[in-house]
Amino acid sequence: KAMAGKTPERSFIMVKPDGVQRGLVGEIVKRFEQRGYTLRAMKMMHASKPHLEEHYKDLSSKGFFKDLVAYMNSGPVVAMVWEGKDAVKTGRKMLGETNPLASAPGTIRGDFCIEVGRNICHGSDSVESANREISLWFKPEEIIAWDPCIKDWIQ
Ligand code: RTP
Repeated sequence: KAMAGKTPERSFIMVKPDGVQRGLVGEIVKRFEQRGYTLRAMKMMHASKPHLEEHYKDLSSKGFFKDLVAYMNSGPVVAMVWEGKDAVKTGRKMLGETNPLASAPGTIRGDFCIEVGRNICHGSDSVESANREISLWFKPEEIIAWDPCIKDWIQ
């Protein structure tokens, strides 16, 4: 087994309100599924400002913090947990650079956006952030331990 003896890595990936508004939820989910990651949790949520301030607390001193929280609170988001080998680093690669103009074509941002303040998706930047973000957005029972190798239950 490819993952034998290892705890698979998890990342917190989120479609931001502009991604939801533009109908890119399926596109973003599709890319993670196709790459081979396993979906462990997903929910749509109109996050409150305090919740978003907690999520982005490391950026609270930045000049764009207020605008960032307002943007993230402007509509619903789709929060997800994706699991698999190197999910955090590879997930960030799949998203592209923070500034979409620096994102290579083929990445989500490089294919779908041009504004840093409207960059359609979020991905955890380290395993520690992923763990913090997953526990901020999901209750333990919302994370589903299904095994994609077991096919019996589909029949
Ligand atoms: P994210 O957390 O959303 O995945 O983004 P990131 O790690 O790539 O970038 P980070 O530096 O953590 O910034 C978080 C989000 O804030 C917005 N931003 N605006 N106006 C600006 O200069 C500016 N810089 C960052 C972006 O939406 C960025 O994703």
